[in-house]
Amino acid sequence: MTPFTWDDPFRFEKQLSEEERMIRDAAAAFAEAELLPRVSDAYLEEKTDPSLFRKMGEAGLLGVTLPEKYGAAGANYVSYGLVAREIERIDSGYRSMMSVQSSLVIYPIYSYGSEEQKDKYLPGLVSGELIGCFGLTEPDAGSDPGSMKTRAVKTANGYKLYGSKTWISNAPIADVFVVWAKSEAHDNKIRGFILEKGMKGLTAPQIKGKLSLRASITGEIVLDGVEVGEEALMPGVSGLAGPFGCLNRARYGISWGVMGAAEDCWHRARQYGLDRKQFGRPLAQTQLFQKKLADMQTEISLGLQGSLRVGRLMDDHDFAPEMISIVKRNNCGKALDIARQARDMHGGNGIQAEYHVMRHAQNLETVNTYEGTHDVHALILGRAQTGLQAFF
Ligand code: TGC
Ligand code: FAD
Repeated sequence: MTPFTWDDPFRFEKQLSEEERMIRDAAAAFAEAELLPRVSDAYLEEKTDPSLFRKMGEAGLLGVTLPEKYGAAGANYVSYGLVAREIERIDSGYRSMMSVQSSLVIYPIYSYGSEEQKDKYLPGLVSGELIGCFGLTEPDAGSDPGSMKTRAVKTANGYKLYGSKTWISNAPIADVFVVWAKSEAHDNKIRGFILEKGMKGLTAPQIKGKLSLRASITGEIVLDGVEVGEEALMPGVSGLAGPFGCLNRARYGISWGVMGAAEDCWHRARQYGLDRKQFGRPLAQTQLFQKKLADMQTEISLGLQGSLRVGRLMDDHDFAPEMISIVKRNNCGKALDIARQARDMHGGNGIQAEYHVMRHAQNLETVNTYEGTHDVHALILGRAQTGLQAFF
């Protein structure tokens, strides 16, 4: 028999390679040194510091799966997940900034872009000198992006884009906009365009007053006849498979990230229960408190194993999107429950910023909704096992 390690029940560490541990440790050191000291103020003041992108780039945390040619780490998908976990251990908003840049901007340009587009944008996005955003959701097309109204009208030299996107992470501070629109010149199929800050007709006002994900800026994208040349169109993909190809990567990263937030809540609740005495004994010596800790330990251990398995399959080029729906849905839902429980276990102190748990809980409300809501992923999984479409 070997001794039981309470915070690593299934010997997760032993399942990682030396290189994966090194990337994880670099991300953890960065998160501790750069993100933790600023997170409470950023959240309370609803303030996003754009220089964080450059700092993440310098630390090698953007687009980690890209080849070294573009200045990236050339790492695998398990490493990408480990980075997301360490960043979200501090705040889901910081992980959001990283994962939009990596999975929703760098990935599509790398996978669907022309050589010119790759050379033009990827080095700056990987270093964090350029900030990217991803415009899919619209005011009347959230869970159902296929019904988007944004359209690209053919002109003599390119296209004019009309429409509006909403709830777009990073948009107000973005330099590069990956925007999805129905293109009249391509049978009204959804195509991806790369737009740049400052283009005539392109604005990205901030959405203020969010009670969740306050350290990550969110905005609209308004396209009022934005004129672009043929070189703005990403040639390599057509249809919803384009944005969903990106979402597969981002959803997978989220499944790891939320486990980082959940672990932070679990560890804080455990420590609080050991330190705080009521009725003459530590809270952690009560049966109810221990049951909650056991539930947290169980769900996090299982959730991490699920994400690790999907990551290994992605690295083996042997994955299906439904696998990602399982871990995105399960881990977000479980992390949200854990954060709410941790808030409760802290009593009144749990609502204070300095205890961190309520901020995690508020953030996880968003994470459970974006990139496919908890219920939409249930419908994806229901369809996959019954063959019956229940969306409409
Ligand atoms: P459906 O008929 O299922 O599919 C249409 C076409 O798309 C293909 N496809 C996929 N391809 C690759 N990966 C996937 N996961 C794919 N899912 C679908 C499919 O093969 C088909 O291709 P083709 O060639 O046959 O046309 O489409 P539907 O309209 O019935 O879809 C329904 C549904 C619910 C599955 C889908 O629309 C959905 O997942 N809705 C959720 C929307 C969503 O996730 N939005 C995310 C916006 S981005 C965001 O939230 C970023 S937050 C980031 C942050 O800050 O961290
Ligand atoms: P709706 O689709 O209106 O859903 C509302 C409710 O109805 C949900 O509970 C949902 O599960 C349920 N529902 C919907 N359809 C069905 C059905 N068929 N059957 C049963 N129930 C159903 N989008 C981007 O493109 N880029 C971004 O960078 C981005 N960042 C975001 C950042 C934040 C802070 C937030 C909050 C959102 C962001 N989003 C982004 C948008 C996000 O992806 C959408 O909010 C999400 O897809 C849900 O769409 P919706 O808000 O329109 O909700």
